[in-house]
Amino acid sequence: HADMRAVVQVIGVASALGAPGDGPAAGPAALERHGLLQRLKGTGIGASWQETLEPVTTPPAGALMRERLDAVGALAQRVADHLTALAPEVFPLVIGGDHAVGIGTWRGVASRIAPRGALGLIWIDAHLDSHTERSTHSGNIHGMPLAALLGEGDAALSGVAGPRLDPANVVIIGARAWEHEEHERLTRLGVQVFDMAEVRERGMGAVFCDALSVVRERTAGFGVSIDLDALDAAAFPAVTCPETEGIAPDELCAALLALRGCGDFVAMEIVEYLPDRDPGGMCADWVANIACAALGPSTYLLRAKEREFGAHNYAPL
Ligand code: EXY
Ligand code: MN
Ligand code: MN
Ligand code: MN
Repeated sequence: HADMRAVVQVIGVASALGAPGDGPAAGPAALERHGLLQRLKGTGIGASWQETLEPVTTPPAGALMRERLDAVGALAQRVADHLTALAPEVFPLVIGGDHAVGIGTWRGVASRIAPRGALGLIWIDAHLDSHTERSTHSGNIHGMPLAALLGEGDAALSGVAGPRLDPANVVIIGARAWEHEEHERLTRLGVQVFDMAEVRERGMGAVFCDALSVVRERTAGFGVSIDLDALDAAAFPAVTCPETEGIAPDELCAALLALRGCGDFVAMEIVEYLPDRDPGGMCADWVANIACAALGPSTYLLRAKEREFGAHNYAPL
């Protein structure tokens, strides 16, 4: 059959601006070197590595919060602009970098679908990432992206161009370490949290299924943001903020297969990979498994073929 257009385009964001160390900045290059793109192509979808963005300015360690907020906001705006410039039929896969990059990812994706409606978001993470610069205990900006996406906190972050998320369309899965200020913020806003206790009790598949119905109900499309520290630290140690008793990598992959039927699945992000803690590349293999589980052929081959041959007469897979 005809060559597939590259419907999935990988955008690396080589940034650790929001993290306590600079390790995550090496994530995109390490995952590219480890063959992420080849694995994606191997599943039969069209994929290309579009670009890897880097911070224009990287404040020195110990820089003031003001300086760091401005640097994170500037990078996030570039990520958002980059995503809005991609052709409508492209499915962006953003590879971090620490989770602060998500401010740009999801403002950009929300802009892409704004004419058609609101964006839903599933945030898979051991943490709530809902601090502001006033409530943070650590001062690390990767603990703030979701508050910013919901319109709260410093304008450098919450002011990145694009629609803010409606809390009713946001779900967190796997949270097991947080501070009361951020939990209170999410309760006030009405963001649904499926914590790790619930995942352990009901299984990742059942929880993910519930999450899908929440983020698809009142939206034109939805995305999935995967912070790799949601995974069990024993199975996946290559993250900055590991937390024990997490999601088993194979259980996450099995749950993500449900995305293959979702035509309204519009973008994905995988962040917080720390190459320094993955000398053997075992975690990099899991990142490829996760991406392939979610972006498998049926969704994108189907849509590309439908576009190519017309929905009424595309040949079944
Ligand atoms: N809540 C803690 C903090 O604010 O520092 C931990 C945040 C971890 C952030 C990583 C990306 O998920
Ligand atoms: Mn570009
Ligand atoms: Mn996170
Ligand atoms: Mn996290």
